[in-house]
Amino acid sequence: QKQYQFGDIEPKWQDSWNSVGAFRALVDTSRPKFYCLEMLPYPSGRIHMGHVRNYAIGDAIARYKKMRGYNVLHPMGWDAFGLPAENAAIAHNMDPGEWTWSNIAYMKQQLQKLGFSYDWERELATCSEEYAAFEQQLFIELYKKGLIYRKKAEVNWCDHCKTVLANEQVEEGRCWRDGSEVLKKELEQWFFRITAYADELLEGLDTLTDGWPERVLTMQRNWIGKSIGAEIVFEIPEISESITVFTTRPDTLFGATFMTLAPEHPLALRLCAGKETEAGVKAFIEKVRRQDTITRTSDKEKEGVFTGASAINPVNGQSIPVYLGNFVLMGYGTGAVMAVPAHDQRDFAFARKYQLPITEVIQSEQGVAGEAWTGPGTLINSGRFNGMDNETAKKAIIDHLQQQGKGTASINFRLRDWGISRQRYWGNPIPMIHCSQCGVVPVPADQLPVKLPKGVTLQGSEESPLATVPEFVNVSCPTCAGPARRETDTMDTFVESSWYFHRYACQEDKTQPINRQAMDYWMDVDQYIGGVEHAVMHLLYARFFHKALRDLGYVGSDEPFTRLLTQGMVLLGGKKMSKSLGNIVDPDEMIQRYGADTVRLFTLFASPPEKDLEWNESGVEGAFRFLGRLWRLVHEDTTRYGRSAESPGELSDDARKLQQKLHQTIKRVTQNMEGHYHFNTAIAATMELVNEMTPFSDTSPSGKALFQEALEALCRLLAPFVPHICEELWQDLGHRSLLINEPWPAFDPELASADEITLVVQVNGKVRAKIEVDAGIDKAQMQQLALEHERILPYLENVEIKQVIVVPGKLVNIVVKP
Ligand code: ANZ
Ligand code: ZN
Repeated sequence: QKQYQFGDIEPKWQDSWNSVGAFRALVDTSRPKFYCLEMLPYPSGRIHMGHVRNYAIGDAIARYKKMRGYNVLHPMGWDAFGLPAENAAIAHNMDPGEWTWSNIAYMKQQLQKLGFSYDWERELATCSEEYAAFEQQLFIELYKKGLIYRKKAEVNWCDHCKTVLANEQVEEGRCWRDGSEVLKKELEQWFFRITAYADELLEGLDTLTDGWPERVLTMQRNWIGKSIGAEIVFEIPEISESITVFTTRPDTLFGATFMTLAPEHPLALRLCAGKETEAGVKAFIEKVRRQDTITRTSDKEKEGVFTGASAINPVNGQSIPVYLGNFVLMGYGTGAVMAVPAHDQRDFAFARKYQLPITEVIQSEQGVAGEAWTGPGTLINSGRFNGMDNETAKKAIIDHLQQQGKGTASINFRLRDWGISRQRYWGNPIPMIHCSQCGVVPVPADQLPVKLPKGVTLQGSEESPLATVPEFVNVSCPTCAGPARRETDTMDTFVESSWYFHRYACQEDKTQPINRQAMDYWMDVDQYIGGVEHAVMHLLYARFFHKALRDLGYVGSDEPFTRLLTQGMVLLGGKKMSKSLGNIVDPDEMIQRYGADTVRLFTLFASPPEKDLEWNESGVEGAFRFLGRLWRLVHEDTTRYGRSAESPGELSDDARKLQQKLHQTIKRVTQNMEGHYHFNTAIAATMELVNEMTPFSDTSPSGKALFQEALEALCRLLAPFVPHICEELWQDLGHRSLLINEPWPAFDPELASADEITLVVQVNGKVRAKIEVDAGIDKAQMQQLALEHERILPYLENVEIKQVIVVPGKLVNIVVKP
């Protein structure tokens, strides 16, 4: 009897797929395409289980879509610039490029051992000369389009990484990479004008609601942070100036009883000049200068100081005191707030602390007692606007102010332009030249790409290591030929990951970064798969870049990623597998011990893709045992299956039962592969079929033919998950053709729905779902299916389940109370 030797089978079929170019993706307008993309790895040295899981999910989708007749593009590459290479290079006294390329070679053969269906001819490394050159070309095009500019700005500086960080790379005041505290620094920086697309980036999210997780959409919305409101002008008579505030609540203007400015506000010192408040104000400004943004905006007690000056509320002429407050930030709105303590909790606390008046202007049932009323209501104490509901009043008060020239409607975004200058070596050089005569001049096309010089001292300083290389720095100006200085900063590596998926799809074009024809066929990415940790940074930048490329004419669509799947983490002992926790399971070791198919099967079966996956060896063994059972169905007794030349005749009762099970299984697996990718449920269905087949003993011609049919269907159904064993069994069942070129199996709807009933699920008497279930299930199973159904779950959030009524064979009604 032939044994299951995964160590022989797996490399054999990998070679065989390669030799027929099974995964080569070429434009073919006669077929529908499917672009399946997994986030590209950083070549850190070795593949980890998180990678394996991410790519096993992607591979299952890619292989399934191929079987469904799609022309599938499934590429892989390397996000290869970045600090870890530089740090490793410093530690081992080697070249970051050398370190990176050898990691890539090692990790590539690791991925190949897993049998993923990549078109390796499209492989790219973002540190390659070709990729870097095209990126520099795009940089200059974006610069000429006005989407890149340079300015002196207060930036986030990580003193550990010795580089600037984008706002998105600062998490709670700390560096996203190493968690060290981020300092503020004034530097000349290059910025991508992502704010030019703020509105579009926000509205585009509404077109993605079908394919993206709600959580990611919400995170992006919050990050972009659109606020609709007004700018209102307050006069400061004593210095003949005015201060403009930004507010989202113009309806509360009559309740503005004081004003709070950011300590950095340009008028702060003039307001107290020569007054007895002056010394205190100066001390306060000094103190806040040393506080970071997190402290300033946290829930801790707000601090402030009276400037000594007053402002005039434009709507009622009231004179109100002007304070400085640590919680008001200069970088948002106008850096000035009209304080409405009755209806804003921060202002309320501040008013209590400094004994300032509180005037209610929105009527509430409870009144203003221990806290501000921030809800809706009718205006009071607001002159001619009394009695209006507050939404109407917003518009009415803005109109009124507008007529007086005292205010306008205004929109504010939290999103800031993307600072991309990095003071590090191992990145793509920014292709610009600084000339004292001509200003900033792009490197001319015939001098591109700007290459990284070799043998540079990498130790971090305030400046990029490139600044220490005179041959690199000193150039002649392309415009006036006078002496000039080359830009020495490199680009944020998130620039590379903003367009690698475009480049994958037109790798064959060596003349330009992006080929429009290839884009028109392959884009958009139909399914993107990656970690939720990229919900803001990478996905926002990539969406921005896509829109900018669209405006350069390179692509035709508005959004790059139609569907997004964010896979859960791989855990061991309840904690994320990570080097620092020392709870790593090495994929190589697992592949060695159980084979790639088992590793893939376990990661897909143990948990739905979106949920966390707890690694456990007994689960891996269970997956391995299942493959053993599948193997034995084919090899233990070869007289159980086969096709005879003559017509096999009527099916026995047993055979009819198995036939139904077969078609039900195909139907169930298919349904779980379409759209939602419930691989665990799909695999469970095939396991049930194997169970049913194991004792099957009808060896009449019709029974054998049916058994053969079922075995072949199993090979097809499991091919997306465990492709090597399926390919081998397919051959052992007598086929000369490769399974990789076979279509997905079809089911007969009648056979599949025999013995099935439609279960109606109601919530408080309203029909909320209909589920096809096996007619034989009992009341407890009915109840469980109903309570766990994905269309029902939303109705069970934040409610109490009072009663579940089950009518056998028909209906489940869930009675809930909020
Ligand atoms: C008066 C008011 C009354 C406000 C009220 C709120 C409630 P979002 O939604 O985040 O845009 N604000 C404006 N600029 C600020 C700054 N630079 N630093 C700190 N706070 C600032 O918040 C807008 C609201 O935050 C504005 O509306 C302003 O307070 C405050 F019942 O104005 B409001
Ligand atoms: Zn010049």
